[in-house]
This record gives sequence, C-alpha cells and structure tokens, in this order.
Amino acid sequence: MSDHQQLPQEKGLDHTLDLLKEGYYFIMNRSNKFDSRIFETRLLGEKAICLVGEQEAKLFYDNEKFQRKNAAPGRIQKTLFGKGGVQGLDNLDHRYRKAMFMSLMTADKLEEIRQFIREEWKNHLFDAQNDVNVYEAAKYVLTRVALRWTGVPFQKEEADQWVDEFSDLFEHAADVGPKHWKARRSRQKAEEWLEDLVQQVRKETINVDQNRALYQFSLHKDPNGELLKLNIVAVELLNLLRPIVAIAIYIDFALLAMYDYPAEAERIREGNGREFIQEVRRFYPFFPFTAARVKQDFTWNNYEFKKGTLTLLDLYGTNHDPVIWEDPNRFKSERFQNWQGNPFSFIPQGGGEFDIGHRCAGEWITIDILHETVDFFSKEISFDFPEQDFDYSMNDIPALPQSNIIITNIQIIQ
Ligand code: HEM
Ligand code: MYR
Repeated sequence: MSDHQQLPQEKGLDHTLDLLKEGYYFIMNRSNKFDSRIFETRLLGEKAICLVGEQEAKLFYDNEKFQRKNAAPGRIQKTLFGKGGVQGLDNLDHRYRKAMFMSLMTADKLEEIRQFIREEWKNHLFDAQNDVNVYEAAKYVLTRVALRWTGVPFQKEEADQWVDEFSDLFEHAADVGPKHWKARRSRQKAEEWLEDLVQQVRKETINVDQNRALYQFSLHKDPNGELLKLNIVAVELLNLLRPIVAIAIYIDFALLAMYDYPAEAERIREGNGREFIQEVRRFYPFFPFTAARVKQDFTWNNYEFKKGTLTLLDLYGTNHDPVIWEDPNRFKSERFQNWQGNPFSFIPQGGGEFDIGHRCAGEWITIDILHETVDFFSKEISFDFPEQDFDYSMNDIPALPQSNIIITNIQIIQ
C-alpha cells in the first residue's frame, strides 16, 4: 500500500478566467476552501500546483526540486520578462547571469541611486504649481533615475517617451486584449533601441561610463567565455529599467498608507521610514505569485510531484498568512521593529537566496528608493490630499489606487 496522499484538486477544465476574476485572492480562496496550503488546479490549459506559506516557500526555492526553464507563460515572456533572460535560467547559466546583476548592487552604487532619486524628486516637485498625479510623477522620476543609473545616454524628450514604453511592460503583462498587444510592441521597440546601443558600445562608437550596467552587460561573458547575444543584453537591461520604473506602484501605495494611517505617517517623520516601507511591501498587492516547474519526480509530505508540473508560489498570500503574521490584514509598521528577517516568510519580491536562487535582484534598490521617497514626502515637502477615489481592486494585476493618488498645495519645508 502506498503512503501517498491525493492533492486537494479543483474540478473543472480550466480556471484561468477565475484567476483573472479573483486576482490576488485566487490561491488564498482555494487554499481556504480546501483547508490546505497546497492544491492542484488547471491554468492556461495545464495542471498547476499552487503553494502558500513559509514551509511551502522553502520547498519552492529548493533548486534540486524546481527549475525555471519554460515556467513563465509565453504572454508574460513577451511583455514583462522578455525571452532568454535571467528569470528562465537554471544552474550554472543562472548563477553567472545573476552575478552580473548582483555585482551592481554594491553599497556605493545603492548610495548613488538614493542620491539620484532625491535629486529627481526635487527637480520635479519643488516648482510644481498644480495638483500632482503621484503615480505619473513617480514613473517619470524613476525613468530618469533608471536611465542615469544604468548609464543609458538620453535626451530629455527621450526619457519622456520611454516612460510609457517601460510602463506598458508591467502595467499590461497580465491584461488580455489591445493593451496587452501594445505592451508586446513596446517591448519590441525598447529591445531594438537597446540592441542598437549595445552594438555601439561594443564597436566603441559611443562613450559610456564603464562602471554602469549598459557597459558591464554589453561586455559580460557567459560561462563559455562568450559575449551575450545582443538581444539578451537588451532583455537584461530592460530587467533593470522596467522594474525600477515599476517601483512607482509601491510609491503610490506608500502615499495611500500615509493618507489612510496618519499615525503611521507621523512615525516616518520620527525616523521609522524603513519599517513603514517594509509594511507597505508586505501589506499591499503587487507581484501576485511566481512560477517554476518540477525538476524531477519527488515526494513531499506524502504528496507526489511529477517532473514538469507547473507550480505557483503565492507571494501575496504568504505575506498575509495568519500563521506567520499576527493580524495580517492590519497595516502595522511596528511589526518590523525587532523583526529578525526570514527569507521564506516575507516574500513580496520572491524568497530564498539572491545568488543561487531567483529572489529579486533589485530588492535592495526597491527598499532604498522607497525609503528615500517616503522620507522626501514626509520631511521635505508638505501637501494635501484632495477628494479622490482611493480604492483599488484586488482583481487588477497589478493593482493601483483608482485616482493614481493626487496631491495638492505642495510646499517646500524650510
Ligand atoms: C525577480 C518582484 C523591483 C530586478 C523578481 C521576482 C519578483 C520580483 C516576485 C521573482 C522572484 C522569483 O521568481 O522567485 C519585484 C517587485 C519589484 C521589483 C514587486 C518592485 C518594483 C525590481 C528592481 C529590479 C528588479 C528595482 C532591478 C533593478 C529583478 C530581476 C529578477 C527579479 C533581475 C530576476 C531574478 C532571477 O531570476 O534570479 N522581482 N521586483 N526587480 N527582479 Fe524584481
Ligand atoms: C517587474 O517589473 O519585474 C516588477 C513588478 C511587475 C509586476 C507585474 C505584475 C504581473 C505579474 C504576472 C505574474 C506572472 C508570474 C509568472
């Protein structure tokens, strides 16, 4: 007799439409229904195992058990990720490529990006006359920061133009219909532009800062000692540019938290900005889940995992798991006061390790940019929130307050 247990199984041919309808709650709803942190469903025409929770995250990030090759759906690759980038690599190829990213994340380079964000916010907001749409402003500011930090040369008008193209990639990756197709075109356009630049760097027909990503990625060698294909360099440069701009979503939610919880906004002014932004990253919805495939057959807690099975880890659900987080649906930044850190329980940008796993390469940048931004909005300017629709929908991926967050009466604090 076998000790194997049957995974709780959702009936029906396919639940992709339910995923679109239920958004960030899709996995949690079923996990609650089955009273199980693991269950099976069908998505995009295939069987998919869904996981939520700390032990489940530990399992998901075991490189012996899961791999990333062909894990991300094609439509996400054609918009958000690009093809051939670090997200889909395994083993040695992944380690080499990830090191290319992580070598940029030094203390002085992080200090520099904090300086850039402060400068760009000052330039953009210090002489703002009218109401400001914080989401649009943040995308503009972050595009300039991203281009400067990666060493991509640009004229002012070009930065204005790339704001929309970069934004399309993360705003419409999960959409269906014309917006999704526009995102695919934006990716093609951005990749062509970057490929051309990389070619110029390699031919030495433009002069660029050798310490920055454009130069470093252009001359990076794969494990066989060869330069990366032009298109791969473009995809990886977009893996820096796009997500830096996407931090605008967290900035919008940070402003929403300042509006909704004035006592929390006061705590930022008292020097607790870091705890505040950690709670922003835990509390609000952003990256819903991440995907891998079973590398080889194995058994875990008496459940059988078959090679090749698509497996999703619920990031939002794990950050709201009542077993891990007391009062998970309350915004309470003090919870991070004496928090020791845990690579598998707090996973807004993925879990596990940076170098040998797929944890987000830009997590430190995200934290630093958010911290600098909430400090700027709390200590350097004062402003009001006019009446507006602050609601956001858990069915939209990514979610965003309806009004984009509007502020008015901006004054510089002397
Ligand atoms: C991977 C979220 C910002 C670069 C990831 C993953 C998530 C994530 C969930 C995948 C984790 C996994 O599959 O295990 C976010 C969110 C961000 C953000 C919510 C907020 C805007 C950034 C920034 C950068 C960046 C600012 C770069 C400057 C990357 C890269 C990967 C990645 C290169 C692939 C890592 C790998 O496959 O090894 N991110 N990220 N991200 N992120 Fe971010
Ligand atoms: C980034 O640009 O990498 C940062 C955040 C983008 C969030 C976009 C949300 C769409 C996620 C779809 C999930 C697909 C998982 C395989």
